[in-house]
Amino acid sequence: MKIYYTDDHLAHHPKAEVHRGKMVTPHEGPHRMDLLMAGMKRAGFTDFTEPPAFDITCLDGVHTPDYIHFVQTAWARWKDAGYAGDVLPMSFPYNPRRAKPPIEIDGAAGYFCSSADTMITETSWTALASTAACALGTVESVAKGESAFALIRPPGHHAGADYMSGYCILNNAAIAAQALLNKGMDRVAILDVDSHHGNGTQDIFYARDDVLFASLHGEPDHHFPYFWGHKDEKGAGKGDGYTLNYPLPAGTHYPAWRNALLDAIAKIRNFKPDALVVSLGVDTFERDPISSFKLKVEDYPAYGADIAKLGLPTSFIMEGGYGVPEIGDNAAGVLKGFSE
Ligand code: Q9C
Ligand code: ZN
Repeated sequence: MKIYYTDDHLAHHPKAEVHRGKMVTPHEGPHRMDLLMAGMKRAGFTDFTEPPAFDITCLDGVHTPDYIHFVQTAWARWKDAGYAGDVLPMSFPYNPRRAKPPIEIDGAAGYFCSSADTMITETSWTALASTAACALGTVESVAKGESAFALIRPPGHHAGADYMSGYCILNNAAIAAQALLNKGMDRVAILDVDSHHGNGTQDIFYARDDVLFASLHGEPDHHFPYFWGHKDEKGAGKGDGYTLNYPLPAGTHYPAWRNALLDAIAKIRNFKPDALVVSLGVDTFERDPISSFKLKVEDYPAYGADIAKLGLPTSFIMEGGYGVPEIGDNAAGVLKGFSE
């Protein structure tokens, strides 16, 4: 399996995160890649491929031009305003949003955001372009019928068409799915196994019937992103029935999690997609510092093998997973279980 990777992720390095009332080192930082990479190497993956060049047209139909312009210019505007640190949104539009963002950058940042955990730094765009490029790399492989992995950070599945959230700024899974359709595929399924609901991905494809979105996640009454991911969110218009949510209680262990996975896999099979995109978050692990599921190291290859039974060329897109060395073993474990 090809693994698309580049050091450019280092360009996104936020300085601080406010977490449960405390200033902490961001959970999402370059140290995650060290942990992921170490686990990949322990598992015997040594062959890493540079992604193709970033082509900004890959954002068409995924993110809005106004949002992209905001992301690219936010840091300079923040500095021009005399503000310190990284762009950190604090004021959010309580619905509905007006047609235009405020001019003041503090307000504009909140307009294009839904949670105060996502920062933009001076060089973030370099890292973001690299994550999208790695996603496009997997699309080249999948178009040839081969599965591939985008080993990337920051993650993407909380980012919507025009907002960032939950450490996510560009939605790499959505970019991959849209690129596969652009290559001529008729239907693509996205399976989101991150412990958090993939609200951004859901939102981007909510009214469409060419992308089936299925997500397993901590139920919204107790888990970020809190306002999405209920069972009754099923899609809209012709997209009705093409969004599938599996909210699961805090503390869910593997057997119950797997039951939900097998249901999602059966529905994906009925959809008859040409390809699969997996939003591969490994924050379902029992010792993840910000999540509540109880998966163990041996569960990751097991469910990788379940996903493989779909027999689809698959683009694996790295999402969450924090703080412990096992994130590397677990990401690699899914790929091994899928491949063997
Ligand atoms: N400190 C992913 O796993 N937590 N994102 C908000 C603020 C947000 C996780 C608490 C967690 C987002 C891709
Ligand atoms: Zn997550």
